[in-house]
Amino acid sequence: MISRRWWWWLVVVALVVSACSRAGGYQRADVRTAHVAASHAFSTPDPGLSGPELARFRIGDRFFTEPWTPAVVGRDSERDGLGPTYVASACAGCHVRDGKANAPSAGGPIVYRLVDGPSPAYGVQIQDRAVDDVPAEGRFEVDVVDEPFRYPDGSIVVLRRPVVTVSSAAFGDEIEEASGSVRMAPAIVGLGLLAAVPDAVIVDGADPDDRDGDGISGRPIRVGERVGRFGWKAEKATVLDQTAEAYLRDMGITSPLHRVENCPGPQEACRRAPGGGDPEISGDRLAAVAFYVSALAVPERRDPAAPEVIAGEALFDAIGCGACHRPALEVSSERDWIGDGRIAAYTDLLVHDMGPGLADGGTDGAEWRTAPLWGIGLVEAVNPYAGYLHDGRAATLEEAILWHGGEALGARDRFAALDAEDRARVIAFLRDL
Ligand code: HEC
Ligand code: HEC
Ligand SMILES: [Ca+2]
Ligand SMILES: [Ca+2]
Repeated sequence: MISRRWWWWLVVVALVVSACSRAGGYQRADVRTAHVAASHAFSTPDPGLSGPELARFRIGDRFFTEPWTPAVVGRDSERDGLGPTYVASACAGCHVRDGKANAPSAGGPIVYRLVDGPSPAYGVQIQDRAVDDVPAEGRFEVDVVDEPFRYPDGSIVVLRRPVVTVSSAAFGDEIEEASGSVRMAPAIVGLGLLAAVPDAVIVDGADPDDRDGDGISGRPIRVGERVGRFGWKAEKATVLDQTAEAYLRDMGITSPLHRVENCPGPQEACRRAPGGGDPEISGDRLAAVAFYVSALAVPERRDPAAPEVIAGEALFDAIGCGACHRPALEVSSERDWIGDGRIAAYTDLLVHDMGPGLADGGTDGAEWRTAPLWGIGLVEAVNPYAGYLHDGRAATLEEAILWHGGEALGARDRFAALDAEDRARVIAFLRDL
């Protein structure tokens, strides 16, 4: 156990270091600010957008927010073609007010990826809703398992984990035994900035063989020629790819990137159902939605100079959270509103082994991309039913930290070894982001 005095040394050193690096400028991060009601804190356009860009942002916003309707033969509309099978009818149905979704235990829409590869009968993801005359693939049942965590000081926090299963499977019940990876819709602020982090910056941050011996390695995910950075496993390299895939898998909307409806093998009624055009969303509109999602501003920090927040930030660095949740990343972009600079996204955009407690059962199931922490202090204000971590299991920031294992076990244990006041300071810092 490290003595308190030693801790405060670390805090002082970290304070000095963070003051110096701040002088070096997180200027880009500080520009991305918005003064709006907390419940709409994630919905502001980047202040640097030009007039035409803002117009495009507004078109994207409409298509992101308004629900799609099922196609009707003989009637045409610009927003029909929902399904035949789907999970939600609008992007905003999951990314609530551009924030996180409702947690599975709060009745949220459930994104359930099959981890053993695509199933011939069900594809890569289970769609639990469908238009008239088409069977949904199944229904989700959500159970919650409790795992108490005991701090060294004796206090106890009950950690809860959702266990999601598929019932009433429509195309063979092998799916009821299959394992799936439940994925929470993340908040989507600052994604244009994350897209502007050069591949080389991400790769340079990795230490796959842990040469510096801090127990943290991290690895970049290659997606074709690019380095992936979007999604909980960094499986997508661009916002456009993620958007087009969401249209197909989550809503059943075809686009120039995915022209064929999602109706695997035996799903005849799905294939016979009317479509809403070929494709159902045009390339222009798809690009406008991707632009909207790229240009949502990161909210301004509320009180970064409060003593508790400053002390929490120093502790965050001292106990090793910043080794993955990196406080500064370079960006470089030809978009005027981004340019060259540094952002404070609190991620390295690498995947890390987070231990068996967070693993989803697939190949490399324990690996997850370091979640960006900017804006995290406003998640609850934007959607009180949201949950933290990839499957929304954590109801509080404290629970989210306590689930950290694997490469993050050292940091988790150092957090747990702090006294209650210092733990509260770390949380106060997170709540200010
Ligand atoms: C059914 C729920 C659902 C719907 C509808 C949905 N999403 Fe998502 N979204 C998710 C989930 C879950 C993830 C995380 C995916 C993963 O880990 O692979 C995600 C991730 C993303 C990301 C990556 C964010 C990041 O930080 O990595 C973007 C961008 C995104 N969605 C945009 C959209 C857009 C645009 C739409 C509408 C076209 C949309 N989503 C519709 C659930 C949804
Ligand atoms: C080894 C890298 C690593 C370290 C060290 C680490 N984290 Fe994380 N953190 C992650 C990853 C990866 C995730 C996403 C895990 C998941 O969802 O399963 C995450 C998720 C989180 C989340 C939830 C984010 C969200 O949007 O749901 C919070 C809060 C968080 N970390 C805070 C901390 C704090 C505080 C510390 C220090 C005690 C810390 N982390 C140390 C990698 C790390
Ligand atoms: Ca469709
Ligand atoms: Ca499916």
